[in-house]
This record gives sequence, C-alpha cells and structure tokens, in this order.
Amino acid sequence: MYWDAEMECMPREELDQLKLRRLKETVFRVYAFVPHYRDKMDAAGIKPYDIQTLEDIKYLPFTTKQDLRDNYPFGLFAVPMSDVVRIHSSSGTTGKPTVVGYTKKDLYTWTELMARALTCAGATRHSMIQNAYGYGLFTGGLGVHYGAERICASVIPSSGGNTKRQVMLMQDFGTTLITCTPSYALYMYEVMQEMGISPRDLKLKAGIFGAEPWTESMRRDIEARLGIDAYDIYGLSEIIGPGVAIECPQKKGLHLFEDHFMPEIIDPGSGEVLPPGAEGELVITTLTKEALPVIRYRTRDLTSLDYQGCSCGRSHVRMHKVMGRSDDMIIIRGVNVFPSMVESVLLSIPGVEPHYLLIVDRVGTLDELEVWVEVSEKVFSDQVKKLEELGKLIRKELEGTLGIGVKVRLVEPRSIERSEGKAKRIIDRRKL
Ligand code: DLL
Repeated sequence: MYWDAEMECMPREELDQLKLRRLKETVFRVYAFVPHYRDKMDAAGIKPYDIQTLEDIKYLPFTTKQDLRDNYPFGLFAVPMSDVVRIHSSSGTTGKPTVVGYTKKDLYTWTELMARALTCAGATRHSMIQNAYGYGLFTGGLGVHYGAERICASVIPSSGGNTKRQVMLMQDFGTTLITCTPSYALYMYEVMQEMGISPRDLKLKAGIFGAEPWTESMRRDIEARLGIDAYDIYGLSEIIGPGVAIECPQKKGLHLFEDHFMPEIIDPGSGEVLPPGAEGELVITTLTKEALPVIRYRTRDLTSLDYQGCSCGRSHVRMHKVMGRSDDMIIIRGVNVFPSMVESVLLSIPGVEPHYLLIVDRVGTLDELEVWVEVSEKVFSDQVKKLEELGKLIRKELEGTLGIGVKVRLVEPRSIERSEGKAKRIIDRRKL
C-alpha cells in the first residue's frame, strides 16, 4: 500500500526531471538568502545557473555539522524568523548542539513524509501506534507523531523512558506497532520478561526502529524475541528528522524519498562522488526545505545506493542499511573497526545477549580493544570451564572477522547499561 502512489512510484525519468527543477530552485534560494552558501559558492567560483544537470551538483561545496555549529543557532536559515514555526536540535557529543528550523510548509512536508514512511512499513488507520521515541528537541518523537496522526492511526505518545509503564500501555491499550530505537526495543523485551509478560500475549505486530545503527543480525534477534516484523527507518535532524528513508516489506534497503532529498555517495577521504552501488559516505541535498535548505550535507553515515527497481513498485532509490558512522569507526593498530562488525559476530554465537560494549584503551604505545559481552542467565550459571570456552570462542570469532587481537570480557546478565534512546557502544579511554 502506498500513501502517495504518484510520487512514490514516479518513473525514473520524470523523477529526475522533478529533482533537477527542485535542485535548481534550492540552489538559487540559498544563494540569494543564506550568506554562508553565497560566500562558499563564490569562493568555489560557482553560480546558481552553473547547475544545469543533476550531475552538476558535484560542483557545489559540501556542508558539514561544523558549518551548522559555526552558524549557531540560526545563521543558515533561509527565511525570516517570523516564518519559522518549530525548532529542533540535535545534541551530538561535543560542543554546541546543531539547531534546525521548520516553516509551516516544512512541517507539512515532514508530516506527509512520515505518513508515507509509516504506510510503507504497513501502518494503517487501524494501527495502535505507541511512539516511544523521545518527545522534545529530538526529532524522533514529534516527527513520528504527526505522521501517525496524518494516517489516522491511534497514537500513544508515550515518549522514551518509564519502561514498565510502556509495557503496561502495550498490554492495556493493545499496541500493534511500536516505534523506538532498536536498543530500546530490546530493553522493553527484558522488562516484559521481568514483569512475567510474554510478547506473544500482546497484540504487537511490528516495530519501526531507527535513530542508531543496527545490524541484520540484530533485526533477526528483535523479531524473534518480540515475535514482530522489524522495519528500519532512517533520518537526521539536519535534513528533516525521521522520514528520509524507510524499508518496504521487501526489507531490501531503505527507499530514500528522492522527490525531497537528493542522495550521493562519496569517498569520505577524497570527497569524490562514487558510482551507484559503491560503498561510501551518504551526502544529502534537500530539494524542498524552506527554513533550512541544506546543500550536500555530509551525513558521516556509511552506506551504498541501489537504483534498481523494487518489487514493491516504489521507484525511489534504496539505501543499504547504514553500517555505521565514520565517527564511530575506531582504528586499532591501523585496522578499521565498526561496532556493527562486532554486533554481527556476537549475535551469531548462542548464549550471547545482544548487549555489548567496545572499550578502547592505549597500553604503552599500543591500542587495545576489549569487548564486553553479556551472556545469558543460563550460560552465566554454567560451570566456569564452559564460560571460559565461550570466551575463547567469541575471541576467536572476533579476531577472525576483525583481523586484530581482541580481549573479551564476559559480564553478568544485565550489567551493561540499557538505553532508552540511542545506545552507547564505544568507550574510548584514549580520548578521556
Ligand atoms: O536520529 C532522526 C530519527 C529519529 C531517525 C527516529 C529515525 C528514527 P539525529 O538525532 O539527528 O536524528 O541523528 C541522526 O542517527 O546521521 C545516523 O548516524 C543515525 N541514524 C538515524 N537513523 C538510523 C538508522 C535522528 N536507521 C543520526 N540506521 C544519523 C543507522 C541511523 N543509523
């Protein structure tokens, strides 16, 4: 089922024409109204009318999170404040937050996109949607909320936290669809168990999870534990919030809504645009945003794009599940390690729980990686010898995949901090 079949299934040629028209408009608008973009384009010797084809986008300068920070809070807005009706912000780990704004039309667009996304993942007016993304400055809560109302589903705005109450609401209100981060979904499952409630006794059918990287193995784990269908949703505040891309029931990549966002994949080192199918950093240009149009935003998210048609009938490009952020990549003795690589290995080993931490430290001049792994209650109460064997097996598997020496520490069930939002997977003691 589609929310907006005309847009979602638009033939490629028409879609590209629409994108080009909107790209040109956006470039003219930022050049006219945002000094930052005008200065950068002037410095690069490029004028708005130099953009004549979609490929010409490569001549435009990139925008980074630092550009947003340097123009904190409202310096990149392309409309007067009197036209801005909502502000969100994304905290990040260091320094000032990045601030984003929306006009009335931007909010309309966002709501439509979220309606599209929810419908794509199977939600209807009969769905009981419990929205456990945080409400507030974070875009997850309100973004999902308005989309869910738009499709006339029943929305429970439970926001993040108070997990026992979340479970009670699910049970009493008959929640059919849960929206939250994948790590929070796992935490909810644990609390259900503590409360003696089996997910099978609930009406829960599906979950729409995002806001943090999660692997295919993690999807299988969540689907098996909760007995639901788990969909991946992608987005970021700087572009609009959730609703940039979402999986259809094929679950073979996330359809990125190209009538509003133009994606590119670049080599994160050289900045060069890579051909379709290549893996690299996702760069997005907004095509319809009014308050905060963004040109070639470097997301830091690593993925690839697939322009082949999808059997669901949607023509929009599919982005591969995000493997991780280039910021989350840790380099241990010259080898690149992503938490997602560790996650995939761990979840393939029976007796291991989907809760883990990567601890990076420097011993003398050498970097060391220690992986903390939670084991199941049953395994933990086994003989010491069996635990030792499990530890060795995990180490062997991790070392085989990562190609570096790794220490493994098996920790007690429930000893790694649970998250109600984005999970923290890395503690880098070298930076402390
Ligand atoms: O996380 C928006 C969002 C809310 C998306 C709810 C999905 C659901 P930010 O806080 O600005 O916005 O964080 C954006 O989160 O650049 C990615 O690194 C990461 N991220 C978001 N969705 C996914 C996903 C929201 N499905 C940053 N898979 C992005 C992997 C994701 N990473």
